[in-house]
Amino acid sequence: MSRLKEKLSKKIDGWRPRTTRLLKEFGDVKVSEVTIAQVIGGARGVKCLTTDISYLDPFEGIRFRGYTIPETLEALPKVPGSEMPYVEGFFYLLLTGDIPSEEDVKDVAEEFNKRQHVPEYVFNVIRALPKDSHPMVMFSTAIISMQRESEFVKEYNAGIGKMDLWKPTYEDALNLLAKLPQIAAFIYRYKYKGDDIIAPDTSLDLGGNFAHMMGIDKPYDEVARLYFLLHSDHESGNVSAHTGHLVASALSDVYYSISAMIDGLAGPLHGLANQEVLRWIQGVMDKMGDKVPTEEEMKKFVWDTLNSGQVIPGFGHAVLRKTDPRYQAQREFCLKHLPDDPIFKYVDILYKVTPPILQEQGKAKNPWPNVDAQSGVIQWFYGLKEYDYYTVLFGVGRAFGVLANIIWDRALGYPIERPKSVTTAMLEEAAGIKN
Ligand code: CMX
Repeated sequence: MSRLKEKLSKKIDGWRPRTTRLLKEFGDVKVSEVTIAQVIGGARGVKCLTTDISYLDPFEGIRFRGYTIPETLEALPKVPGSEMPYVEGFFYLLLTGDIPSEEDVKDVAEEFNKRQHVPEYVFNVIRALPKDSHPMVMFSTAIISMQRESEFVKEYNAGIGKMDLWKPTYEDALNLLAKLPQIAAFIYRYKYKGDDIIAPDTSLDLGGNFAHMMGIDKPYDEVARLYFLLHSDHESGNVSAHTGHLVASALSDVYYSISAMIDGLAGPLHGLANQEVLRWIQGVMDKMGDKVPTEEEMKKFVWDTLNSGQVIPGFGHAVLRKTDPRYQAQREFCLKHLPDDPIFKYVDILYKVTPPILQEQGKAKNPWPNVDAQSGVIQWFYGLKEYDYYTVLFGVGRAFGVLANIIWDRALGYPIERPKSVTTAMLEEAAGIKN
């Protein structure tokens, strides 16, 4: 057994009695009440999921295993010559809750290297799709095509017991995570770079190897590390994380659940917003020519979008009620590496003018920017201008968090998910309305 799996096994044994006790002794304790607005309104704020991987405070933002983003960046072992931590070490933190040693990071890196070979049929499946398919379709299809590789299915069919279900899930999760960067890079090079595929270099760390396979020079490796870390997890109620968890709760294997997770992420109100931000900015740029808009001019573009009934991509959030710290982390990166970039200037002006406009309009509960407002700018700056690809990057990152969650779901024996529906008439009756 690998060091990581052994460590996880001990953690799971220590954790299980907590869940069992809560269920057995305190199962009737109320943690939330549900209003009609929440029933109709997408269960916003209803506390009905458990995860220990990350927690999202509306005002503070995300904490991964108790660490804020700056604390996470500070505490994790760094790639030599780099300011950013190893993605491998970050995954160790998500999975175990502990900061890894250099040795632990090496162990995870070896685990990923051992499993990184992508079967040729996966590339053939991508090539078989129409070339104008969206990259998220290619990504989701490539993942689901590997379902035949599932160790979980083999062991489930052989009659494995419930307490052990997490073990083949762990194997599937690591097998899949090890392959995702290469599949994602393949999609990019195949779709946009004339099928000029770059083979992996397993002497590099995961972020470095991804930048290498994308064919983008340093410091894009730093961008990859930061990007995968920032996008990994945001509690378990957001569409992609929840979809992954929901599908896995039926004991569907991780190939099914991560493919579905990618499908949820591909919506413009969720992960696709990062492409939408760049598309929106490009629309403004087309109208402005080479000129950066003044604040007054930008205000007009924002109002025009709102008045046409569309949302301003990259702003607002279902939980957050302040500027997203994931936005802040990327902004700091921009200020350091690309302060004079024209698109960064656009984003900066948007940051100034949009929140007061959304407040004046009075609809959005959170007028502040989210993770997606800033992320495309960095990609564009380093030459990745094919913005319909951006959500694939989000998807690679998100898989680390969702797979850590799914392993723990199985370890703690969380049941199949099944919330209850009511009819409109039942809600009217509860409200005392007589038709
Ligand atoms: N621009 C214009 N209107 C907005 C808005 C925005 N950025 N954000 C919210 N609103 C509107 C909503 O559309 C809603 O309008 P209606 O009452 O007409 O339906 C109203 O304000 C209330 O919405 P809310 O409660 O503040 O927000 P929700 O929890 O329903 O939705 C989100 C959250 C993110 C979908 C929404 O803010 C939005 O559409 N933002 C733009 C898209 C975006 O950036 N998504 C990415 C989020 C981060 C991620 O998941 O990647």
